Amino acid sequence: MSEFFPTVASPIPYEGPESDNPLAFRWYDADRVVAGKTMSDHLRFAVCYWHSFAWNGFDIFGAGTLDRPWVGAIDEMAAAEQKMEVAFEFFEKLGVPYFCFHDVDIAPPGSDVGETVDRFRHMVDLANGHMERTGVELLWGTANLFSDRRYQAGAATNPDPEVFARAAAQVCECLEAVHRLGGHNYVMWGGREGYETLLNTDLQREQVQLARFLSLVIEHKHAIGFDGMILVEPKPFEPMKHQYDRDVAAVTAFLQRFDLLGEVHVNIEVNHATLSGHDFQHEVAMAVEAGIFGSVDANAGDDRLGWDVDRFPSSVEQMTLGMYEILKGGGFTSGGCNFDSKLRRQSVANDDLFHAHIGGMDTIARSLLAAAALLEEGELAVAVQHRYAGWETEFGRQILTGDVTLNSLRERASSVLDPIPVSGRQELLENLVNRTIERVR
Ligand code: XLS
Ligand code: NI
Ligand code: NI
Repeated sequence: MSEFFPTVASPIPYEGPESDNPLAFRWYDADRVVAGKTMSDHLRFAVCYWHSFAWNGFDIFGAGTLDRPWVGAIDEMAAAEQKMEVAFEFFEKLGVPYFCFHDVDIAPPGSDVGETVDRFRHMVDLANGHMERTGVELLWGTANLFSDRRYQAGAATNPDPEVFARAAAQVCECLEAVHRLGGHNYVMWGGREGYETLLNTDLQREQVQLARFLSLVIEHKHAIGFDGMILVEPKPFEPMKHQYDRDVAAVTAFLQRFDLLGEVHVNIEVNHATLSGHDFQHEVAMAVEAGIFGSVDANAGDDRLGWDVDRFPSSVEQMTLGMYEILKGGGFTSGGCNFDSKLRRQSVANDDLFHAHIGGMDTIARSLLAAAALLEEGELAVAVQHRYAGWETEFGRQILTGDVTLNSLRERASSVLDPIPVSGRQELLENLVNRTIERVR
C-alpha cells in the first residue's frame, strides 16, 4: 500500500528546545536518561486507535470532516485492514512504543456473534503480524461496552442478565486477544455503568452486578495467566448522568467494599479528573496513596466546556504536577501514557495528527524533566516535612498512637498549648514549580 502520510519523514527526530521544525521533538528525547531511566521507559507513550483512526470527526451536529476513507466503506473488512496499515505507519513514523484499542476499533462487528468473533480474531492475527514487523507493543486493549444499542442501560449494570452475559462474552474474547498479543494491561471504562434516573434504578443491585462482573474478569485473567493489570477508568458522567466509578476515591471505596483491592487498578484520564471537579494531580495522588495507580489517559479539558473534549495535553504545569505524583509513587510499572486525545474537527490536514501527538509528547516530556528536578532537588518534600514536623515530636506521636483521650487533650490545651499560625507558603511553592519548569533543559 502507498503511504497515507507521505509528507512525514520516518521517524520524527529529536532536535531539542531550540528547534523550530514543527515535525521534530523539542523535548521528547526517547533515549535520554532522566532519574535513572530513559524517557521512553518512564513515559511509555501509546497512541489510541479510536480517536486517531476510528473517528472521522463526526459530532452530534454533523458528519465526519477528517480524511478516514475506511470509515463507512462498503467492504468493512478491507477497510479494517487498510485502517490497521495506516495506524502502524503512524505508530512507526511517530516513534511510539505502544498503542491501545477497543475491540470494535480494529474489527467491525459481524451480523451475529460467530461472525463478530471470526472478524475480530482475523484482525488480531493481522495486528500480531504488524506488531512483530514494527516492534510496536500493546499497552492495553479494551472491549467497547457502550456503543452497541444493547448496552443502552449499561453492560454489567444492565437490568437484563442476558446483556450482562453478552458483555461477559465480549470481555472474555477481548481479554484473551490482549493476552495473546502480549498486551501489558486490560482496561474497563464503564461508560454506561451508571444511571439516568433513580426512578427506574436499583442502585444497590447494579453495584453488586458491577462488582460481580469485575470479579469474573479477575478470575478469568488468572485462569488464562494474564499478568497485566485490570484497570478501571473513573469518569463522573457522560454518557450517563451518574457513573458509579466517578473518581478515584469512589473507585477505592467500591473496591474496598467488594474486596477487590489488590486486583484492580485505575487508568486516570486527565480530563475525567477535571470533569469530576478534581485536579489531575489530586487523582494521581489519591490513587498512589490507595495503592491502585496504574496508567494514564493523557488529554485535557477546556475551562468553559463541561464535557469530554479529549484534546491533546498542552499544559506543562498541569502535567508536571501529575508527573511529580507519579514519580513520587515510583513511576509507571505496566501502565503508561496513552493519548486518549483527539484532533479538533477542523484539523483536516494530513499531518495534523502528527502535530497533535508531537505537541502532547513534548508537553509530557518537558513535564517529566520538571517533575524529576522537583523530586531530586527535594524542596517541595522538605516544605511538606517541615509543615508536619510537630507530628514527629513525642507529643504528636502520642496523640496518634499513645494513651490519650479527648479529655486529656483538653487539659493540655487549656494549660500549655497556644499554637501559632504559620504560613502555608503556597505562592512561594507555586513559584518554585514555575521556576523549575522554566529552568529545565
Ligand atoms: C471515554 C473514555 C474511553 C476509554 C476507553 O471517555 O475515556 O475513551 O478510555 O474506553
Ligand atoms: Ni479514556
Ligand atoms: Ni474520556
